[in-house]
Amino acid sequence: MVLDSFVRNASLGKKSLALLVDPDDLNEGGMKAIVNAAIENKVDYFLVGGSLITSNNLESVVDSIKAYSAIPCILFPGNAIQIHPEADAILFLSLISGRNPELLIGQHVVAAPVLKRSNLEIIPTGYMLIHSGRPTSVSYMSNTQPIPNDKPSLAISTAMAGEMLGLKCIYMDAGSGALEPVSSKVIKSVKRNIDIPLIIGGGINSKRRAQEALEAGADMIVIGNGAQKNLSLLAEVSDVIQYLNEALNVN
Ligand code: 1GP
Repeated sequence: MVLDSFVRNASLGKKSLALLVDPDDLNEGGMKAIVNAAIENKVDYFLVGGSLITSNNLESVVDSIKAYSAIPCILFPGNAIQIHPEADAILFLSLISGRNPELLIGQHVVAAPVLKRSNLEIIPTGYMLIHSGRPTSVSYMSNTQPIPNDKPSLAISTAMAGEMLGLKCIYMDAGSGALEPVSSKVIKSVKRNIDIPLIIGGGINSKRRAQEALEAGADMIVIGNGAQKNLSLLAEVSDVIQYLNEALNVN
C-alpha cells in the first residue's frame, strides 16, 4: 500500500521523489517521455492533479502512467471532480492552513461516496499552504491565506493539530511555480514536531533547492514545473536522493 511505503520510508529516514504531472500541460507523446524519464531516474511516485484543470486529460494521464510504468500513481486533486478510479491512491487533502470550509470538509463530502465505490487507497493528508512570495494558483483558487514562510510556530501548531486529528501525512506546499520554496527553517521546525511523513513541494526547481528541503527534513519532495520545463532536473535530484539514501544504507 502507498501510505505504508510513506511511513516505512519516513521511519527509516529514506528520502523519496514524487513527480507532479499537471494534465493541462500534456499530450500522449509528452507523457511517454515523462514516464520514461521517471523510470530512468527512479522517481518513487507520480502525483496527478492541479488547482484548476481545464482540459479532459486527467484520465489519459493516469492511464498512460499505469500503462507504461509500475510507479504508483497518486491523485492530488484540486477538487472533487479530479477523481479517476484507475489511479492507485488519492491524497485526501484537507486544507488545514486555511479557513475555507469547502476545502476543509465540503469537497470531501461530495467525493466520499464516489471514493467508497472505487478501489483507490485513501491517504488522509493535512495540506498546508506556505507563503511563497506571490499569489499562486492554489492560494487564489482556494481563497485562503498561506502561512507566512518565516513563522514556524504557526506551521508547527497547524501540523500538530493535523496529526492529532488523525491525518496520516502532512504536505507543505508553497504552490506550483512558487518564487520561494518552503523555507528550511519551517521544514525543520515542523519535522521535529510531528511523527507522520512530511511532504514538501512548490518551487523546487533546482538541485540546490531539492537538497535544502531534504536536508531540512522533508521525507518526500514533489517536483512539477521544474521537471516539466527541464526533464534533466530529475536526474540531478535523483542523484541527491541516492546520495542521501546511500549514506543511510537504505537503498
Ligand atoms: C505544487 O508542490 C507542487 O502543488 C509542485 O510545485 O510545480 O513548483 O514544482 P512546482
